[in-house]
Amino acid sequence: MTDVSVPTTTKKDWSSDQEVRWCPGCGDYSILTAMQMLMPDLGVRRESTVFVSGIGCAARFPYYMNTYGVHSIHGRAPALATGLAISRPDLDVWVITGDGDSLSIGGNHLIHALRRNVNITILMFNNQIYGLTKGQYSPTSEVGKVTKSTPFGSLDTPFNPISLALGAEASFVARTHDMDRKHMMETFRRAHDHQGSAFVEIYQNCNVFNDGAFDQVLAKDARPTNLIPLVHGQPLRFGREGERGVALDDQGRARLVDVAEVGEDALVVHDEAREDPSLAFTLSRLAGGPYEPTPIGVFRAVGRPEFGSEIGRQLLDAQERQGPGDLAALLRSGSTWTVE
Ligand SMILES: Cc1ncc(C[n+]2csc(CCOP(=O)(O)OP(=O)(O)O)c2C)c(N)n1
Ligand code: SF4
Repeated sequence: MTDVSVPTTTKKDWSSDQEVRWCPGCGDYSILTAMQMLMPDLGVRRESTVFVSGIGCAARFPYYMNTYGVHSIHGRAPALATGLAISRPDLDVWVITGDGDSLSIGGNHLIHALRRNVNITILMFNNQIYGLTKGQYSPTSEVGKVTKSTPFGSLDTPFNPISLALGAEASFVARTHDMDRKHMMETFRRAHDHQGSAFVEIYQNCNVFNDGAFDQVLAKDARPTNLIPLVHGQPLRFGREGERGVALDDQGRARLVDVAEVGEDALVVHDEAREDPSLAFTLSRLAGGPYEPTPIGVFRAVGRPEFGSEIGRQLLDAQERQGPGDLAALLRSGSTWTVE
């Protein structure tokens, strides 16, 4: 009998022989390591795993994974991955994208993949800049950002990627960061195991063109006071002694509070499985940017029909009703005419 169990692998098995060409010190390295360390634990096969990327520094990721990979067209990775995931539901399809790739040229593809709930895992490396093209502002750059393409400061209101994903009806939405391997691995595992489109924003340092963009929340001494861990079923508390928390005011707005003042019962208890995304959205708006207390972890994880399975079911129903299809006959049927 053939042994169909997944072979045991190590990080080395998932690392390709390609020279890694990111700048020394780039946050992309730690994300790659987290992924290569996680893969042996996921119980998946290299030959059934595909990384699809667009264009950018982040998009070089598939070269470094010893799996199948597609370095595709700028912004189009979600579209390509959608086709792959639907036609080959046996594959594990990951999308690797940057904030420019996914939110500028690829914004349209991203939102439609999310609303359709295609079975793909999208990792967005957010460095708030275009890295590959040498430092132009991106859709997540802050107002006033001075770059080569905004010499007098950016006037554009930035996207909040978590709010955007929730607004696009994403069924799994999370945030992690490149300074915490364990948190990244756990978040990627959750995203991978989710049925449907999973969206993960990763705060990623581009030490060449936007160094320190996340220092105010990610510097070691800033994390306890400026990262708010989202733990399902637990009250939202943070601070060195858990002395701060998140509560809703009488208008339903999320507010940072001192636990000693309001009492633990007043705190929001995190419920990632809540059907209505409005509380997750409110939490995504708690910080105006990565310079004040910012939630980190899974904002939303809800079950809803997955696009590929729904299409498969529709096709089977149609075949049962109408028999196997005949494409040539279909093309010659219905609205056809003869030019004389
Ligand atoms: C059609 C097209 N338009 C523009 C470009 C130039 N370009 C390459 S990568 C990129 C943005 C990269 O930024 P991001 O997605 O944030 O990735 P990073 O390099 O920061 O990882 C742009 C505008 C291109 N390659 N193709
Ligand atoms: S330009 Fe920035 S994002 Fe690109 S490899 Fe260098 S440090 Fe990393």
